[in-house]
Amino acid sequence: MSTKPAFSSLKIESIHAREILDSRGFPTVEVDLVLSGGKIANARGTALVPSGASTGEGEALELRDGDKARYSGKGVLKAVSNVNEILKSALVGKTFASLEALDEAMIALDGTPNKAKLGANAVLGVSMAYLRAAAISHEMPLFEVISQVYGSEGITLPVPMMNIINGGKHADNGLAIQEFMIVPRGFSKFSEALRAGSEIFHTLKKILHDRGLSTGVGDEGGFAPAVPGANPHEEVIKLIMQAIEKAGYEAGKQVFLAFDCAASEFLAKTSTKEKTLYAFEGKDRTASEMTAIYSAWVEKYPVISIEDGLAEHDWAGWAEHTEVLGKKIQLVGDDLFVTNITFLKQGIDRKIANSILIKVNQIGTVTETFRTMQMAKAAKYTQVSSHRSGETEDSFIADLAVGTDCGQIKTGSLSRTDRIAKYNQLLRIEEKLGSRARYAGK
Ligand code: 2PG
Ligand code: MG
Repeated sequence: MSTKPAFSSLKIESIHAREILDSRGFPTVEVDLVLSGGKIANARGTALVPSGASTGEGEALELRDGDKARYSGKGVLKAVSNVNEILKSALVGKTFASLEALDEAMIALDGTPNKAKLGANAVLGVSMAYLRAAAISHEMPLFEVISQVYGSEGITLPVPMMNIINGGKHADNGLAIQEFMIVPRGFSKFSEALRAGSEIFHTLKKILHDRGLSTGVGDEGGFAPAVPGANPHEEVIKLIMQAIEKAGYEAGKQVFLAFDCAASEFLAKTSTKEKTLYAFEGKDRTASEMTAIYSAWVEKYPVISIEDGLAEHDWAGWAEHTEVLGKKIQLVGDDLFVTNITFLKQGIDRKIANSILIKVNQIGTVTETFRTMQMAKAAKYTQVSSHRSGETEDSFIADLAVGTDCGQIKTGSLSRTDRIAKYNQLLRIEEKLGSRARYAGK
């Protein structure tokens, strides 16, 4: 393995941001950053910033213009000009001893706890573009630079969590649960796991079609059928189980199930601060009732992971949820922890969840993302490198998953290039690693 990349020899020659569109057709930020002083004279790193729909309240601020005359207020020209004016004049011509030094400089320039002044979308674009430009400068793959900066012990291809049925805020089909995922863990190679996922996805399409259900897709490329009946969620699980079997794979051995409930998005109208209630399948339910529903599924189906099974503020519910399910399956905090060490620390101290979803734009710099991942690892919380529902062709999170050795990636379904870009990058990495390639599944 090569030595730690020297950042101090690299000088920032230029920074330029522009407004581009994400996978939903909404504006987002793209940053080009050029470094001199490496093996390559002028190394240009480009980074594209993702954007969520079911966002956690504690996320770093995504700066939008609010000018209703442009993109219904979703323009990002302010964030772009914060890069092209404030960050550019502070950073161009400088060298930094490390990624951390650059990120700390930007955090100090912003001066707010949640990047409200410059915008997390502005700061993150520069942080990611700098790291990518540094990798190019040293003629190293991005995942290797990440591995060395993060200090990971190994390099592994992550197990994908593939969201093949979309609901919640990512579709318009009345399903409360946002993501029904297949997890092809029982393979020896990432590429074989990917193939299984693709075959199951296409088999599911046939099954839906034959049942007269829609095969149109939602925001993350999974199907988004309106499933009839009093228990549409379990119906969806059954459809997926059928698809796994019909595609020729063994559920519970090769392929498992996971959900992202994004439960903060289906609070009941009757829910109060004192008593959180969830609107689920025609009834208002307590946290204990939701946990009981999930537990029944865990008994019946090969479910290995549930994300945000309860709302982000429902810590009392989460304590019981973790006690009941935490020894059996992975319980992932997304809106709950928002990739933030402060929330994660509280979760660890109070034994809430046992896993964390990692989204770079929830916190706004790569350095802070690494700190959260390191804290999770030390507490033996598992980690999932994750996309946002609004994505781009940038495959940064694939390199992040490999380089940090976190073992899991959640990057949507087996359709739409914004999702597939990450899988394709993992295929390239697997090929590049050759005999060094290890798959995190078992
Ligand atoms: C989630 C994500 C990604 P969003 O809730 O985990 O799947 O959705 O980006 O809309 O927050
Ligand atoms: Mg989530």
